[in-house]
Amino acid sequence: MLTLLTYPSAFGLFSASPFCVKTALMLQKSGQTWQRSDILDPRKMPHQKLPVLRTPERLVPDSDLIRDWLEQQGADFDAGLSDVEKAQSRALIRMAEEHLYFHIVLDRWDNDEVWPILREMFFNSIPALIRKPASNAIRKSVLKGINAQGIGRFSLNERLDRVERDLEAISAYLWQSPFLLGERPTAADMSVGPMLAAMRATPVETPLTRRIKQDNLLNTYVDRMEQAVPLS
Ligand SMILES: N[C@@H](CCC(=O)N[C@@H](CS)C(=O)NCC(=O)O)C(=O)O
Repeated sequence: MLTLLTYPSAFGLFSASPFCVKTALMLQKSGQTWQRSDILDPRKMPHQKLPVLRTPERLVPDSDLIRDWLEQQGADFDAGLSDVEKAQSRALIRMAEEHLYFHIVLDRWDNDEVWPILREMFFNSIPALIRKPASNAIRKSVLKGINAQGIGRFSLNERLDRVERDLEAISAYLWQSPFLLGERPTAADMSVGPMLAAMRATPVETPLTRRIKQDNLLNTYVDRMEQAVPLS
């Protein structure tokens, strides 16, 4: 049986990681039999990140490589889409995973109200005595990474403006159809849906959580996506 190595459930979601949720949705849609195995420390994984799929032959890291692997086994997440729609799908996925994602990371890790919640959730396996200094060091390195990536260098207002433009682009699709590229969820929804769900689920109210919750189109889309491919 396939095993999805994933971060545990958090904030009412299948996983704290939208990439793990994406992969769970793909596994579910692929019709493969699979199970989850929760991991908190990804350092022994091939990319030192999660998700990872354990197949009978090997560990497959990275949600996109896992998608490729599932497609090699016969899954087709974009059935019926034209070449142009597949190109739009690729752009939507990149926008969600290479841009929106980093705003979620900042919303979670750079917020002093969220931090104690994250610390207890992700680092409770670290002995209590060293939990604070060890987790503070990890927090610092995550924020350093976001600064190196570049998103961390914008002011809050600049960040919100960048996010807004992406959300407007997503909304333009959703005015046309219940899912991004039509009547049924496709690969783009499996990236964008979990990313918006993660944005909404940060356990303290922030401009980003409010932005999704107060937007009927986006809010109902997140719910629709969760109902379309239920994850137990
Ligand atoms: N490109 C990867 C991204 C996965 C990713 O960024 N995972 C994060 C959690 S959301 C992670 O494991 N981070 C641990 C780390 O960077 O140390 C994918 O699509 O799977």
